[in-house]
This record gives sequence, structure tokens and C-alpha cells, in this order.
Amino acid sequence: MKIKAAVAWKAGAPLSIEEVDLEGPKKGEVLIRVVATGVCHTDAFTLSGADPEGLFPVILGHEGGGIVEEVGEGVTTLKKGDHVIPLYTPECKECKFCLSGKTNLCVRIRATQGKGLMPDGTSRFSKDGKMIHHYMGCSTFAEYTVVPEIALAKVNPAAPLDKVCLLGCGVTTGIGAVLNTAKVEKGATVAVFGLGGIGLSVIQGAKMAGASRIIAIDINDAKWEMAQKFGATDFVNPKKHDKPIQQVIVEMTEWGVDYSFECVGNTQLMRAALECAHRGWGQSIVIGVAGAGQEISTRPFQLVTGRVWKGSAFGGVKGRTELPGYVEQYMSGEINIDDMVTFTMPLEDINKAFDYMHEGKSIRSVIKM
Ligand code: NAD
Ligand code: DAO
Ligand code: ZN
Repeated sequence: MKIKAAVAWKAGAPLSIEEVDLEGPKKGEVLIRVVATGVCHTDAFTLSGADPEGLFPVILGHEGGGIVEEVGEGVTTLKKGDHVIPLYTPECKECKFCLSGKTNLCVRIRATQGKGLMPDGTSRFSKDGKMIHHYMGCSTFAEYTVVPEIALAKVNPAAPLDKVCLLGCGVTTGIGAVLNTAKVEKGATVAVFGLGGIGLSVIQGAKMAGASRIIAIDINDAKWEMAQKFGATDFVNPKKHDKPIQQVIVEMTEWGVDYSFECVGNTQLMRAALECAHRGWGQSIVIGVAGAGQEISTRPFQLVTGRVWKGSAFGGVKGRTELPGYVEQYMSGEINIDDMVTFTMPLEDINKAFDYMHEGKSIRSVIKM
């Protein structure tokens, strides 16, 4: 079928809105009509060329919500009309990782997904016979997309897809990192580095967990108001201090915070986040994705003296099992998504969404198809 999509033909260039060809779903796959999609920093990261796994041409987008249009052979858990959120971290419920009870990092389709292809090793997208890659198994910057059945969470059809689409990445990643990865407990102290969609969701998660103090850190003062709305108690702008930011946080909290979260993708900040964690037990969670080839470092004595360095992908959330519950929490008012949506716009304006992100003007822009 012919569909409209935003194509990234090469790194560093704006997306091009054009008609492309989409093949129907093959065995184990599902055709989705995309209703809405968020634009995440990770899309911009890949578009910039800094992503070590970035492939071009590609249809980006991984924070979507849609409706099942057609199912391929062998699909048993979904039917036409179901409302779904695509999962860049699938859940097959059968692989070693899914069965471990220790991680959400399902490997069932990892190899082909990393190559921008469907599980059979081919792409459903093309233009004039030229293959276009899938992105993170989702490719939601398109009117329609094809996604493996194991990478779709079926959700409450009453939920507005132009809001709950953000559970496909940002909101879930932040809240999950707090509740699943760090397991922040009531009364704990927390520092959050970077107040985009991820950092604000970490703040929201910390508030849900009952943290007593939530220190929000960003170089953009304009982020403070929203951070406060989501539950931050303190704001620190590193640019306004001469000392290293970890020292500032340690001095504010005596021995450091119980939990810190890096939500930028800056390796210097990852070090600062670790080093402001409490001596003896502080945990620091890396959420931000650093550029190709970058490395992190600290003095090993930081770990010898009890600090723990961890990472979190999609908040440690098993999408098919847990995402429907997150949607219900949104519906009951326990999770705030509405305040994360700064702008909504049509697909034709998607490059503006990237501009607003780079200018620090948006938390999330949502594209309504
Ligand atoms: P964003 O661009 O919306 O927000 C980043 C924020 O960091 C901005 O407010 C910016 O002002 C701030 N910032 C930049 N440099 C800073 C510095 N030196 N000190 C303090 N603050 C600084 O990004 P986002 O969508 O919230 O994503 C954040 C990161 O999380 C990205 O690296 C993204 O790729 C990554 N991410 C990871 C996962 C995962 O599962 N691990 C999922 C989604 C996104
Ligand atoms: O299973 O090895 C793997 C791939 C992990 C995918 C999770 C990546 C999380 C960070 C990227 C942010 C995506 C929006
Ligand atoms: Zn699996």
C-alpha cells in the first residue's frame, strides 16, 4: 500500500515527508495504523549520525500509539481494531532473558531489529524499489507501520492514543527506572540530571515512590517550573556553580543522595551522577544514551566505598505484561502524561518538533497523523 511517512534519507538532514510503499504483514507481524507518536531525543540522536547503530535511509519514531489494521499468519494475541503501543523492547515470553525474571531485554528479534529489519531479515518499507530501514522495530513516523506481534502491547481502547503513546518510551523509561531498576524507597533522596521527558518522568516516579527530596538538575532554568510540577523539591543549574556539580550535591545532602539518575547521555554527567551518590550505598542509574565510542570513567574507590553504577533500558519494563497497567494508571490519574505534551502537530510539521527539542522549548511534541 501507499502511505505517507517522514523519511530520514541521511544523517543530519531534515526528515522528508513523502509517499512510500509498505508491504502487508508477514508471519507473526501486524499492520498498525499509527494514530499518534511522540518525538524523543533518541530519534534526534539517530538522525544526527551519533548513534552507533544508526542506519539510513530509515523511518524513525518509537513512541507511538495505533490501531491494528490487519494481522499476519499465526498472530493469535491481537485482532483488527485492538489499540496497541509498539515496543522497541519486545517481550516474547519464551527466550532466556524473558524467562529469567531478571531483565526486560528480550533477545528474540534483537539481531534483525538492530539491522533495521523485520524478523525474516527484510524490510516492509521501500520507495521506488529502494529499501528503507525500520527503526527500533517501530517506525512510527508513518501513517501505517508493520510491527512484530511480540513487540506490541495491547492497551485499553478508551485511552487517548495521543497521550498514552508517550508510554511507548519516555514516561515508562523514567518511572520504570525508579520503580524497577533503582527500587527507590519511601523517604529516599534523589538527584535527577537532565529534565527532558525522561528526567521529568524520573521525578514523577520518585514522587510516586515517596522520595523525601528530589533534586532536579539542568542547565536550562526554564525546566524548573515543570520539574516542580512533577514533584522536584530543589533545582540546581550547574552553570551557576564554580564547583563540580557532584560536590554541590554532596554538600547539599551531607553524604550524597540515595539515588541519582543520568537522563542526558553525557559521560561527564554520568560520572558526576555516580560521584554524588551516597557513600556506602548510593546507586546511580544511567538512562541517557551516549554518542558512538564514548566511555565512562571514575576512580574505582568510588565503587569500593559502596556506590553502585547501573543502567536501565525502557525502565526495566516488560512491555506486553506491564504497559497495560501503566495505561490504567494514566486513566486513573496516578500517572500524569498530559503535562508532558508541549505541542501537538501534524506529520507535515515534524521537523519543527526536532527544532523545539533542540531549542529546549518542548518536553514532548506529539505528532497526530
Ligand atoms: P531531552 O533532550 O528532551 O532532555 C535532555 C535535558 O538535558 C534537557 O532539558 C537539557 O537542557 C538537559 N541537559 C543537557 N546537557 C546538560 C548538562 N550538561 N547538565 C544538565 N542538564 C543538561 O531528552 P530526553 O528525551 O529526555 O532523553 C534523555 C536521554 O535519555 C537521551 O540520551 C535519550 O537518548 C535517552 N533515552 C534512554 C532510554 C533508555 O531506555 N535508556 C529511553 C529513552 C531515551
Ligand atoms: O536488547 O541489546 C538490546 C537493545 C536494547 C534496547 C534498549 C535501548 C534503550 C536505550 C535506547 C533508548 C531508546 C529510546
Ligand atoms: Zn524474549
